[in-house]
Amino acid sequence: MATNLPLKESASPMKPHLVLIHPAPNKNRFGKKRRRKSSIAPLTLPLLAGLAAADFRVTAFDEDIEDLPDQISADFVGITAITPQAYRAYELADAFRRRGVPVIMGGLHPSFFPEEAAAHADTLVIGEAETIWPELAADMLAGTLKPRYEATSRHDLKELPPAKRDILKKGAYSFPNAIMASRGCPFNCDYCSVTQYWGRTYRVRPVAEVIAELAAMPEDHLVFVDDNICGNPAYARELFHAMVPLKKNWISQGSITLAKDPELLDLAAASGLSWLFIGIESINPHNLRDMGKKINKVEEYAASLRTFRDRGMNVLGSFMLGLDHDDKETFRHTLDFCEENRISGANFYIYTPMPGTRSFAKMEAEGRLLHKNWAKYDANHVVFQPHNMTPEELLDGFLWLYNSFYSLNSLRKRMDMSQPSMLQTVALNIGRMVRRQTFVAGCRS
Ligand code: B12
Ligand code: SF4
Repeated sequence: MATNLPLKESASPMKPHLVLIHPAPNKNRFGKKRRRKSSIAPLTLPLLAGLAAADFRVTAFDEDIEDLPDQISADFVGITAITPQAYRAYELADAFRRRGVPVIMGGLHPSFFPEEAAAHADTLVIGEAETIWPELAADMLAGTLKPRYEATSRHDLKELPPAKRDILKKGAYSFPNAIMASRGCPFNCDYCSVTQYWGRTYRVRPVAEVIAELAAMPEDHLVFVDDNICGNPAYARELFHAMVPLKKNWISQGSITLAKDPELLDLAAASGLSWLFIGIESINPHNLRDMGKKINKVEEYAASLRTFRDRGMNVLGSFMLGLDHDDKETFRHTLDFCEENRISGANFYIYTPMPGTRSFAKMEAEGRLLHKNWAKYDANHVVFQPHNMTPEELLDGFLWLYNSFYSLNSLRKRMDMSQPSMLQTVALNIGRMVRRQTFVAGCRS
């Protein structure tokens, strides 16, 4: 951790200085040294900076890609945290507060555990910032900060201030252009924090505002960090249609149900969709039923995945391992499934009951949580007692699956030479193969 943190900025005639921090432990999750490059830029910082820009001078630090300077001068510090970031967020907050700098904390984890977070922050922001910001900013300027601000309504997402992406370090992200067109999800899967936090409604930004933001982006490639870019097909249709002339190349998350709407899929392809991150989650229907993932039908997987391939789209499949109907055979079956369906890339996650979800409440009630060390709630560590294996067997099986999938042998079986985007598939797979040892070491630490 940086030393001499922080110096309180002396009274200045300029706007007060707000420092925003996206925390990550010094030792990153996958290695001993801090990374210098990350995949997706954290949109939280540019959005908060956009809200604050009128009244504050804003500086942002993303610990995913940089060490904090030894000395930071600030009038206020704002720290964001999801669960695996919580301890580092508290450590930093404590250091700033010891020097008399007021700390404001927000994000999913402090919102789900306000009592825990309150011990480390002067002010907590519960829920999304947009509705709270005018009152919060006025109190910051007047020196009358309250201990807690709670969003009691949801923003309609109209006329959001522009995200200030220029506060992030240049060249540090594969996807510097992160954008969000919608919030919330119409579904309510047991293990997911999204609906608990953002609501079971699917709110969308006006298409014209999204298009204006996209058009102003310097690079052609971007990521929509929406939880389901096709959550409202009519809106998605309008958005993709308007995107076609921009000639962007984009990736996002979407549900597998998109395969059932060929017209929308064609429009997505025409608007530049190249990779779709799909929550396949499990190849066992009993697991899907238990976790409330009603939209996934195992018997339809093969046809749906073929539909994406036929349009030249890469699928990054997301799989959870260690669910209650999983056993030691599941790892091999999941690998077979990925190879048979020629999945371009996969993110494997150890099932992790995230705080704030029904899965967490259930595991806690059943006495199956092994610990509440939030730093390990990152889907790469086992934090609960699995049903049909030991925690060690789950970790071993998970790493076996990861290593087997990211091998030349598996890549050869999954590659489709007719795919126009074949080179991207090769690049992603080779990149992950190269980082295999570091990944394994991080998961075992
Ligand atoms: C994109 C994304 C990623 C990307 C990029 C992350 C990044 N660099 O930001 C990648 C792929 C790397 C990633 C990784 C992970 N992610 Co992720 N990710 C997301 C996703 C889809 C969008 C994040 C986002 O940009 N949101 C938009 C911003 C603006 O929202 P926000 O940060 O919450 O901020 C708003 C408010 O919360 C509030 N606020 C937040 N902080 C602060 C601070 C202050 C001072 C104030 C005033 C207000 C405030 O105001 C903001 C504006 O309203 C979310 C789902 C979601 N809808 O949020 C999951 C999500 C955050 N991820 C999650 C998880 C579990 C992970 C992983 C552990 C595993 C995984 N699934 O990949 C890792 C952990 C990474 C780590 N740091 O340790 C969970 C977190 C659950 C929890 N309880 O903590 C989520 C909610 C997904 C889910 N389905 O449950 N993720
Ligand atoms: S997992 Fe996906 S579909 Fe299910 S509630 Fe979360 S965002 Fe919605």
